[in-house]
Amino acid sequence: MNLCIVIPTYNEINNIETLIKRIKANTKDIKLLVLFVDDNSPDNTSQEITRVSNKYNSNNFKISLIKRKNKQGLGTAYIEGFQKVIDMNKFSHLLQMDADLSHNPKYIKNFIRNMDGKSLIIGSRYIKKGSTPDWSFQRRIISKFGNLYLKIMLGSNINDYTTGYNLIKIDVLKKINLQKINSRGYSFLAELKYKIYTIDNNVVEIPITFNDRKFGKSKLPKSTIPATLILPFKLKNNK
Ligand SMILES: Nc1nc2c(ncn2[C@@H]2O[C@H](COP(=O)(O)OP(=O)(O)OP(=O)(O)O)[C@@H](O)[C@H]2O)c(=O)[nH]1
Ligand SMILES: [Mg+2]
Repeated sequence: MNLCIVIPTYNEINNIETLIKRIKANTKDIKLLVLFVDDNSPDNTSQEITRVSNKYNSNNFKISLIKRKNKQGLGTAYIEGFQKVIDMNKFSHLLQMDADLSHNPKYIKNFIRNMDGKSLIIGSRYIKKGSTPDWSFQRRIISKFGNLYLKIMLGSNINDYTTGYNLIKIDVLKKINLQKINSRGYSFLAELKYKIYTIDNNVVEIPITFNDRKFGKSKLPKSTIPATLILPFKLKNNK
């Protein structure tokens, strides 16, 4: 297996070194590329990525960086990263994850262990043993019911549409017209999963505990939540 981890960053300077150290510690037996997509973060995240790359790069562990001119959002950062991974033409799978350590690198081996034959493995907060212990009651309810709504409306067996911790088979990703995905934020993550599911429904969820970030601020505008509610109508009409 050849795995690439794609990580979008915006103002994550205090998370980069710990993240890299922990990814490396959890992927000792495999060859890996970590591809960051940074939107010219004003806190100099990209310089930090370069510094840390020089420190941790080895034969089996490479770090690479796409620098974009300005903040263009999570969805387009992923699209640019995915396209680069497809064009490199040497990976069978990619893992998408956040930079802020909410996605614990200890789960990477569980993704890899489960990946045979799957189009998508979802790091899920909404199956048995998955959790969001740091969240307020209100945030938990909004996210949980939003995800239940998507599952019912889209008629799939996916319990966590909006998680950003997922392993994707590249052959399936190649069949999606990435440029046509114009959803933003949480909606992007949901649309991507649904598109993969409709191409190959061999999708599984593995449990994750999602912990709140310790450093830096949240960037995903909660204003993308209403768009997520409209998404099922948009996707069904585009068929
Ligand atoms: N390149 C790029 N990355 C982004 C952008 N917006 C968010 N990100 C990254 O996407 C990931 C998820 O964003 P977060 O702000 O952590 O969103 P969240 O996890 O829903 O919010 P919190 O729970 O508050 O952390 C992080 O790694 C961010 O740095 C963007 O516009 N461009
Ligand atoms: Mg976060």
